[in-house]
Parts: sequence; structure tokens; C-alpha cells
Amino acid sequence: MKFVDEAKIDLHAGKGGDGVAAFRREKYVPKGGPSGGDGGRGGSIFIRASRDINTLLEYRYKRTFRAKNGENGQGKDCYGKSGEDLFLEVPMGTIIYDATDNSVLFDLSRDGQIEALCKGGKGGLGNLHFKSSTNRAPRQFTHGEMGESKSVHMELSVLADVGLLGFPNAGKSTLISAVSAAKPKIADYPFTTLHPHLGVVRSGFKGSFVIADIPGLIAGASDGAGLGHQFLKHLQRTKILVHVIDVGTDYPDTEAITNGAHQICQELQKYDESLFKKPRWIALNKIDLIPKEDRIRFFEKISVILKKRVAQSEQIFPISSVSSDGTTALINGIMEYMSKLEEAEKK
Ligand SMILES: Nc1nc2c(ncn2[C@@H]2O[C@H](COP(=O)(O)OP(=O)(O)OP(=O)(O)O)[C@@H](O)[C@H]2O)c(=O)[nH]1
Ligand SMILES: [Mg+2]
Repeated sequence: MKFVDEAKIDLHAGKGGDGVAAFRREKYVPKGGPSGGDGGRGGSIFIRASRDINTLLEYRYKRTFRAKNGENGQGKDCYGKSGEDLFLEVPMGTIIYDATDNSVLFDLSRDGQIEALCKGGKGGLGNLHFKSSTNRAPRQFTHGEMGESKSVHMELSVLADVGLLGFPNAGKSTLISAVSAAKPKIADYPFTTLHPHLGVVRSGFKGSFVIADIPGLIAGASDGAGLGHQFLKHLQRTKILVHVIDVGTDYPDTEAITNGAHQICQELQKYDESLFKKPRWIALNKIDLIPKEDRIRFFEKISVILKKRVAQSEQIFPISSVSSDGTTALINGIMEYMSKLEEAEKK
């Protein structure tokens, strides 16, 4: 499925139906009074967040949405029917901007959250309403009001607590599939992952958090190399980044490994300073490729360099996503950190 995370659409709520001027015509009643009913209200447009949708794809094809008009009033005191409301569904994490001034209208972060985007026009009044002691046979009625129209820009930024970061092939997708039920494609060629995937990680009885796997970054991503850094925006709302570094493939070349890690940090900083300053943990992946007897010495050596060159990397976890070695320690560490954050937020 294609992943679309931006769309611009035009919305038009329904016009209210016109009121009507009509008179009662009944046998043996020579002059019946006014009987024109009101027009129905025009349909409004609402937007609803759903966790079952993960792309704005449908808004790429259809870009104009109209709610139904209200029906006109009728004679015999009949009111016109209201126009049906229109509900647009978007993924959780979609932010709606007013396209004219880019102000944020809504941030749809809860599943099932509903917001009113465009109000339908009020129905007009039938001549029923204009009867008075001096005017028993009014011919006035009013027209229905126009519905609201708006152009909105929608932007999806996936909602995750933890974001995975790293080169293509570092093993990000393997890690998310080892610790959650997510089943992203895994392969030994770069750019296997083409759009963000989310996985829910359950950590024993302690709770759960959402982790996002995004496409790999390469040097020059800020200039558009590889898939560029267009997906980094999906990490903006995370609380921790986990930088996945493949230490197995180039073992024992610490220089190559740490240079690579440094490049990712540079790309991150070029993209956005606030993202760069987020807590960033390190997962040294593919440790199964390192001889067992060398592991401890190697981790110590590489950790010292990483702590110096790759800022904010106090937390370093050696793991193997393939064998799940070390992944529990990483997950528990994250869970503990998240719980502390939550407690601090409550205070
Ligand atoms: N030996 C070993 N191989 C691993 C490990 N983790 C991942 N791999 C392999 O590395 C390759 C790339 O893994 P992916 O999970 O697709 O890597 P990715 O980081 O998601 O890559 P992109 O989606 O291209 O950015 C696959 O062939 C995996 O089987 C590991 O811990 N040990
Ligand atoms: Mg991947």
C-alpha cells in the first residue's frame, strides 16, 4: 500500500434548503393561512481519527468533498429534510491546518476523536413564521444559508513513543519484528522499508509503548540522497530515538562503524536541531556476528568512542535482533524510562 502523509483538500458544507411560501388549500376553507415550511439544514463536515487507517492516500485522489444540501421546505407545514453530514476518516496523528494561513485547526491524536470542520448552512424560514395580526397571508420566506467552505492541509505524523533511526540494513525492521507483532519486510538490501511502520511493544506487566520503524538514512539525506530525510518528521513526536548501529558486518573496524554512526547524527542535526537533542539511545546490533570471546572487550572500546562522538548516547545496549539477545534489556530500559516520564508529567 502506498503511504501518503500529506494532502490538501477542499471542503464545502451543504447549503441550507430554502423556506417556502405556501397557503393552505382545503375544501370549504376559503382562505387558508400560510403553510410554507422551513428548509432543512445543510450537511456539515466532520473529521474523525481512526487507528485503523495509516495513510492519507484516499485524499490524494479525491480532493473536493461536499456534504449534501438541505431540502427546501414544502407546503402543508412540511419542513425540508436536513442534508446528511459527511465524516472524513483520517489516521490518528493527523494534524489539520487551515490552508489559507497555516494555522492549526485540529490535532487528531485520540482514536475516535471527532471535530467539526465545516458547518452546514441554516435552512431558510417558510412563510409560516411571518404570520402576524397585521399580515395574515405573508408571502415572505427566506433562502437557506450557504454552508461553510474551507481548504485544509492535512499532515500525518505517526504517533509513536520511540523512533528507530539508522542506516539501511542496520536491522531496524528486524528489531521491531522481534519485539512487537509488527511484520515489516526484512531483506538484505538497502531501503527495504519505504514508509513508517508502527509496532506495539508490551513489556511484561509494566505496560506498553509504540515504536516506529522508518526508512534508513544515508549520508547526504538532507540533500535528498536515498529516500532523503522526508520520514524524519515522523520521529518528531517521539520521546526517545533508538539509533540502531550494525556492529557485526564491519567488525572489528571501529573506525568505519563509528564514522557511520556519526554521519547519521549529522543528518539528524541538519534536519532539525530539536530532533537531534531528543534523548537518543544506541542499540549495537548484529552482535551474533562477533565472536563471543571478543564481545565485551569490543563493546567497551566502541562505547567509549560512541559516547565521545555521538552525543546523547549514555544508554548503549548490545543486541541481536535475529536471535533476540539483549532485546529484553533494551525494551525494559525503555519501559522504565517511559514510566518515569509519565510520572514526571503527572506531577
Ligand atoms: N546476523 C544478523 N543479521 C541481522 C540482524 N538484524 C538484522 N539482520 C539482517 O540485516 C538485514 C537487514 O535487516 P532489516 O531489518 O531489513 O534492516 P533495516 O534497517 O530495516 O533496513 P532498511 O529497511 O533498508 O532501512 C537482513 O538481512 C536481516 O536479516 C542481527 O541481529 N544479526
Ligand atoms: Mg527496514
